Amino acid sequence: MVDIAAIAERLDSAQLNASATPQLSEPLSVDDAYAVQAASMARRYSRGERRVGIKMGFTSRAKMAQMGVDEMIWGRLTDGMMVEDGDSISFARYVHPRVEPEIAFLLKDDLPGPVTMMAAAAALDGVAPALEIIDSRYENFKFSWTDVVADNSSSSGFVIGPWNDPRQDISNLGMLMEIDGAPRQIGSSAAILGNPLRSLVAAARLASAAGEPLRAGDVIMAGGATAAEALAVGNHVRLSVQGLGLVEFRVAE
Ligand code: OOG
Ligand code: MG
Repeated sequence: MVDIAAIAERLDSAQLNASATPQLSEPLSVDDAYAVQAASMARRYSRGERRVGIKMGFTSRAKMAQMGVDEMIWGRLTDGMMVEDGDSISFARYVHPRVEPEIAFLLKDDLPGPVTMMAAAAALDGVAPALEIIDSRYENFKFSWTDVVADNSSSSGFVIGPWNDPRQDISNLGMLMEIDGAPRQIGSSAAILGNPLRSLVAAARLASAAGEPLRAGDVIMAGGATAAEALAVGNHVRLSVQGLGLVEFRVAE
């Protein structure tokens, strides 16, 4: 029997103490992996954090190739992970953070899945350029597909830029992520399942299947459009998305 609570506690402590934990010794089933995620998130909620939405992972080939996995995952986002556009994060609070360029959605209506792309688009209040700060709690940022699911899909921070009118075609927007003024990742929103809206459709389906359907006010991160980049103290990270604007943050000690 897998000790769900013990693994959840281990991952939660690794996050709290910003110290890496070894890879899990036994493979988890998919159900057990999501049960660990739910249990570790329950610990965060009991400390006062509030769920504000979900993040999708491995929705682009570039991300799957970088991490050696080939199936989508999802994780929970809390208010404690929110970083205001333009703010600084403290490097010391992370294990080995990376950043990746994304698109974020804001819902104006509940969105129980499964849904069509049209229904998902109609439930939107806004769409924004966004940066995700991921931080695996596992040593060397190495994990199996189920281990990363257990680790809340590496969620650790997210920065959201200006909300835009969602009634526009977001299927192929140029995305440029710069670090310290130099281009580091260049891509297109099309890298996210051909259209980031498909990631929202998948989020609605997966969240409902888990008994936590998407609700009005939720933020959904569509997943990295390119590979992630390692962060270092002093970095200034900026993403511009064609037609949607800029989002940025800095890395302090
Ligand atoms: C897992 C999280 C994946 C994405 O956008 O694909 C993810 C990881 O790469 O550590 O957030
Ligand atoms: Mg991501």
